[in-house]
Amino acid sequence: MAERVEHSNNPIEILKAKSQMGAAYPKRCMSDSDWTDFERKCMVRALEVAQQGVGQVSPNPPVGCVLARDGEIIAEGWHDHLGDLHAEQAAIADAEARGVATQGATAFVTLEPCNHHGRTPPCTEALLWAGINRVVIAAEDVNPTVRGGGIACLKRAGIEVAQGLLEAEAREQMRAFMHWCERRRPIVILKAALDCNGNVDSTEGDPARFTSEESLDKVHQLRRECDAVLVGVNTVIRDDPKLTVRRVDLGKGHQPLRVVLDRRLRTPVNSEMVVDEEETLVLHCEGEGTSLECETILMPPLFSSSDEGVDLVQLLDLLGDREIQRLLVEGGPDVWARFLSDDLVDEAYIFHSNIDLGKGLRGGITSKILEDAGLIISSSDVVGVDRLEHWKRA
Ligand code: AOF
Ligand code: ZN
Repeated sequence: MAERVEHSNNPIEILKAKSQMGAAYPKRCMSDSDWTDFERKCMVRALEVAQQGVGQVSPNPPVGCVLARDGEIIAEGWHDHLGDLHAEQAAIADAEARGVATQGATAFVTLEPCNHHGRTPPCTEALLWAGINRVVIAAEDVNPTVRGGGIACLKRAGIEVAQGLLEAEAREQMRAFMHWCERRRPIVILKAALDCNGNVDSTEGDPARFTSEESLDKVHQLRRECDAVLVGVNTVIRDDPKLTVRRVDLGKGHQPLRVVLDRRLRTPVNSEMVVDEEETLVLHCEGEGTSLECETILMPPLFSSSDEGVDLVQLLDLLGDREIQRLLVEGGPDVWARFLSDDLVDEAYIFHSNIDLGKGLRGGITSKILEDAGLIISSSDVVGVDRLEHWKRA
């Protein structure tokens, strides 16, 4: 077992001492080929462990950290759930738990370490306390309370800082967080399931489930990764959905906020989403008094006569103010059409089933419509007996 190295546990003293050590290291702008295979391996692992925070840490980003010394990974950690240790602190705790000294190690972290007291103390202090002497960062933090401050603090303390290793991959993993920090709005993910004719529902009988069990699991996984799930009032009336995460483990995350676009306040008072214990928000443009036992907000209408005629940009601003970073738009066709025609969709998951629903309600989603909305197909996979297309903003 490696010997524990003694070091002062007063981070402020260390900070002061190190800041008197002279000029900070210059920023190292590395090109892709400058990184060693081992450095890449460390950051790949940091990205891998960060993935465990997806759907658990919002409104924080998923972040991973690996500590390495002498060509060996000695500890790793990730931001596991909201309010828990940040990745750097978790990695240091992991080293402690293994009885491994952190002195002189390099930290590979997918996001610039924070330098503020939030739900946890600053990671910069933890790194200094642990005696880390080099920090390799994938992406700078765009959070205005951090932006560059963590890097500057480390440099002032005499720590060597290098950045940009697997930056695109890290930014992709933290996309919703970055988007929200910059625009204060959620990214919009559209989900639709279509039968072999492009229909979403039969017009002749009760609503029927037509996608495979595996596709349903995927939908619940998507919900787990989103902060809110949105439908139009017609879907509520016809399907009476719960829209909760059930088929996959919710972990330490929370159920997404259910949002209903309901221009004329037609949501039935006994709808599942209204009467269950989870949160639902009904947005309407008409009808002031309501007996719905959930939150309702009166919004200015857009010049639309459809049942879902709420101003979508205002809606995204409102959800952004509530720290919603990923919004899943689940249906139905009118709602999809509105988000797509306003170019507000950032990603789409389209499930194609072989089943023929017979005479049905058109989904109104075609490759041409998705392309016209600025999306390109990024993958097409078999899920159970269905085909799942993933579209992304070009
Ligand atoms: C890090 N390491 O693992 C994460 C960071 O309020 P708090 O304390 O939870 O801080 C949240 C902010 O810290 C978050 O908005 C983002 O800027 C940064 N997240 N920083 O050094 C981490 N998750
Ligand atoms: Zn931190």
